[in-house]
Amino acid sequence: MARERRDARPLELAGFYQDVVAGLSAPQKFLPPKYFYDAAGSRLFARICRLPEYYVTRAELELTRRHLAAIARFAGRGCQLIEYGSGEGIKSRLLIRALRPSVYVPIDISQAALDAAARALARKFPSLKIHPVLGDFSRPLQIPLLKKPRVVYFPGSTIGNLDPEEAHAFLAMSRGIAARMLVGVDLKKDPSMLHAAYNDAAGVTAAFNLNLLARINRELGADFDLRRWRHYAFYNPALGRIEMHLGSMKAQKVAIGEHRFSFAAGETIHTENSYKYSLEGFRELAARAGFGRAQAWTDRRGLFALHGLNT
Ligand code: SAH
Ligand code: AVI
Repeated sequence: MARERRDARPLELAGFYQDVVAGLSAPQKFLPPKYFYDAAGSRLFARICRLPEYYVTRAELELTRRHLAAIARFAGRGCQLIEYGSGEGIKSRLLIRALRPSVYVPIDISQAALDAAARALARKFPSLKIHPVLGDFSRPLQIPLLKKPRVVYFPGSTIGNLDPEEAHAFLAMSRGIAARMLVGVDLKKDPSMLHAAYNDAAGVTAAFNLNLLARINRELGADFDLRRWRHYAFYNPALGRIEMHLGSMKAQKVAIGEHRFSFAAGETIHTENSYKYSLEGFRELAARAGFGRAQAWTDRRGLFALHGLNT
């Protein structure tokens, strides 16, 4: 097994407390979505991907299978494949099989997801060199860069969880790492389909959202009473995004370290945005970030797009 551990330190979570305090001190309280992904959150996200209402993962898998030959021609064989937010790495397997990268660099903030994916890939592809990097892709990271052609892979529409300015900054940063990029982007569609995907009948998305408060209790010793909070997700058409919130079901106070936060009945904590782009809208964003040429592959139903960006 040609696997190598890079940056195996436990993820620096000193910032977690500061980020939580800052977010809950803002006029519209918010929490950064990157904190969803502790071990429990990563497990819940894996369950979301298999929900009947959550078309996102199936659509991207379908389009990747359907256009794999063209995607592989675009990316080129033997490249260094760098994947941001690699998670379970299900789609990565398809690309790895087709591209035969010289090195695969999965990057994720979730130690549990990164370890499990690296183990599974090492079993599946015994001769593949894997350099996992544990870290936050919104900050500068130490990535071992080879002289080979490099391709950045950012699937899953995780780019949709960034605001357009953050997405622009992310694309500009990636352009400095690789001349080619494959980005999975969820497309605009009937809001009722979006609503169902983020309000599944089995309540897994609700559990994923509420796990953020459970994590704050576990890791920061807070006293959120989860029975007093409700998952709330809706499509905001003016901004073209799903918003996830946690709604306070009654007036209450929560202690986190030395801080006390008051919540009015009905007040929400904004926990995630999930932007949906038209093909043209995303092309414009990529062009502004300096990607000159672009092509896109979609699934049969036109739900999801994989953009191939070239400098
Ligand atoms: N690529 C997979 C997983 C998408 S879920 C798929 O397409 O299904 C989003 C992934 O990004 C999770 O594994 C999460 O842990 C990771 N992630 C979210 N924010 C991150 C950040 N700021 N830095 C690094 N990884 C992040
Ligand atoms: C990871 N990301 C693209 C998911 C999304 O659809 O925005 C996270 C998610 N949130 C709720 N369900 C899934």
